[in-house]
Amino acid sequence: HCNYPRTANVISAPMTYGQPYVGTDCGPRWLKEAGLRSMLSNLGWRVKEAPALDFDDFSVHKPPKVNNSAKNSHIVGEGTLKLAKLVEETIVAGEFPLILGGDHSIGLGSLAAVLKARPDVGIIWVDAHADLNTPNSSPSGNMHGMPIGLLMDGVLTPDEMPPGCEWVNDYPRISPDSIVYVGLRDVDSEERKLIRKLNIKAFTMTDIDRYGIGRVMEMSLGHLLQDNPDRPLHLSYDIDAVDPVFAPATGTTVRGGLTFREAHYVAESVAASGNLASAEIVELNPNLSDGSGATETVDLGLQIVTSLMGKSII
Ligand code: HAR
Ligand code: MN
Ligand code: MN
Ligand code: MN
Repeated sequence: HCNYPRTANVISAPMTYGQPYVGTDCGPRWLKEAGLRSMLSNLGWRVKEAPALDFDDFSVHKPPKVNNSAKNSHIVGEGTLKLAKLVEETIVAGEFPLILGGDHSIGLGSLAAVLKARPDVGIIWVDAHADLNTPNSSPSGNMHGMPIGLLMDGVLTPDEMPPGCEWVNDYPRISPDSIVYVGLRDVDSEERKLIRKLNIKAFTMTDIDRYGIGRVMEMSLGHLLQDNPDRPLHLSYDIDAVDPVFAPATGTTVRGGLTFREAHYVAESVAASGNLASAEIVELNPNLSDGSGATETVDLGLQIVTSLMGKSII
């Protein structure tokens, strides 16, 4: 069925400042060169492409101080605000935002936008990591580990928002019962405490071992859709959720991840719900592997996007 409009606006968000490696900015270009546009047309989408966001064109050239608890926070803040505005405009225009990262700090912008444009949105966060750190809890200071932490209701006070990210204070928070994690296996101790305290629905790799991916996705979608079967969903897919055997070209690999088929099934099941209203794929870094590892990772990324945009096998 077609609850949602069939024009996809492809938004390139080549952000690198949320983590330490160059190359994360190549994700959007590689996905496009691998055939994203024709794939989408073949699935019946009308395709629009926004000019790639330019995260180096910031007005704040020199952050006043090096802030090791939230590195590059001015640049990340300024860049994610640009993304948030574009995603909001896309939704208001009735189009499906398909966001290509870039590191996962872009989630700050995309989530803020979907929360504002669709206050009842449910979020599915597919990741090895919980990305629930705050500047105080982060072991690394890398902001790709913080997008949910900065937006989660009841975690930060407005004055704790990192410098450059104050705009986030004008956007809605994520309610803890509006997000589900799938694929977790590297969670920091403060993140673990928060997940328990806030009672966030989290399906780890252990749960996938125990229940199988079919049941895990049924429970994930059930949790988000139980009170409103028409609820719009946002899917944030970090490629490092997938086992590094299949997706080696990413910055923070963790062994023991989703298999090739599980990685597809997650996307297929969300697509089959009919509720998917926006999506992003992040953390592809073709530089961080040899040639064939990079190609495999990008091909898998494109196949995942193909599945989530509605490809069914028969
Ligand atoms: N949890 C660690 C930190 O916050 C590692 C985060 C790595 N994050 C990503 N995104 N790749 O999921 O520093
Ligand atoms: Mn992530
Ligand atoms: Mn991750
Ligand atoms: Mn860790």
